[in-house]
Amino acid sequence: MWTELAPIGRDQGSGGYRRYAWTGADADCRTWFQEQAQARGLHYESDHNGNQWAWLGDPTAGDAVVTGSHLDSVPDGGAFDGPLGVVSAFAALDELRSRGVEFTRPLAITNFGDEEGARFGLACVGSRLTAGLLSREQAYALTDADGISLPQAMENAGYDPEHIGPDRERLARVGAYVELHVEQGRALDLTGDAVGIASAIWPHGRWRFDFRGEANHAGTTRLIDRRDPMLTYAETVLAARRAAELAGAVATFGKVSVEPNGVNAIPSLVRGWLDSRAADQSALDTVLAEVERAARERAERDGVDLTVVQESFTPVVEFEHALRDEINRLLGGQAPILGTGAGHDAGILSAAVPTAMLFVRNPTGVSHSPAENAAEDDCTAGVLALADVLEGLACR
Ligand code: HGY
Ligand code: MN
Ligand code: MN
Ligand code: MN
Repeated sequence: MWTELAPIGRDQGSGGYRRYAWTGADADCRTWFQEQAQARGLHYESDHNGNQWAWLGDPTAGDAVVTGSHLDSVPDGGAFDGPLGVVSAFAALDELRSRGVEFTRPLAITNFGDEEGARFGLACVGSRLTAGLLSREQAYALTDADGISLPQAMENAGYDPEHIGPDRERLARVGAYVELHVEQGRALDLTGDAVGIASAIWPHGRWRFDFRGEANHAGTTRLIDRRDPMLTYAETVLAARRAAELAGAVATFGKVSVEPNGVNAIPSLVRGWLDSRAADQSALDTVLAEVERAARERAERDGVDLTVVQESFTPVVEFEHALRDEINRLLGGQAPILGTGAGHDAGILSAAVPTAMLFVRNPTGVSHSPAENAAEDDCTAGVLALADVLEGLACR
């Protein structure tokens, strides 16, 4: 499976993946998913939000155990973030069939669309729409860097965007969703375990800072006469780092756009996107307050206008204890339980159905990078652990 999927959307130069929602690479991933489903005789569905489902048993019976993840990536993402969960789901089904188990509940494997939000700026679009956490109007307002709207991109990819929105009927069929994911951190490397169980997802959000100054000539404008938004932006980036260090949080300005973006032109507008996360809400609130305070103080000094827009926010997700503890029991009761700062579809869906996550060791912890890695033995351990969990939940 991995060999057919791995080359899709991989950039030969960086070695990273560029699988953005509703692009050719995304379409190839979707074709791969459908082929895997049909090769196993599963009932394939593509829902109106751009998620893919492969069902074993009666999809309408209800109380299904669902497992999967996403196939899209961040710019130059790694091979495991998302795909490991989908490939492991198919492999775990193969393992269960080799064990000759009898399923007592329907099983479904999923690929949730546009989890990373790399193209339209909002993470977990497919699962948010399905869970009713993103309205049709909000989704229709999403546009990419070329001004193409989400519905237009879906249509260009041959999908009908007309019915995007809450999918209560499909969610009513789900009794539990278990997502296996490569760990995006080094906790398992430190504990020496191949597989862990998620306890919580930190509260996290994305904020856009617009710094408006005055375009002017880089060579002839005296420093005293400048209203340079790049200075305000630079100070804000450093303030975010200081605030995060003090609050025990994380803060990243990973994306910036500059207008007019000329080497010899003082910018008129600098847009910076802040991603900040913290183990608890108060720490996150502290970071945001401090970053905005520092930005406004510097903007005043630079004669720059500042607007701050919260583009997305996900409150803390505490995974349901009953399912988490049942999974831990099925894995022998010794698996480490760990929190994460990474967002996931499981976090979004936890608003609607019992969800849980398994993490597979990532020896360096590096993710959202071509350097992301997981040892083959650990990936196998992940498949067997997922098979044990699915057997315990859906088989006798
Ligand atoms: O940003 C995240 O945490 C996730 O990978 N979408
Ligand atoms: Mn990711
Ligand atoms: Mn992911
Ligand atoms: Mn994720």
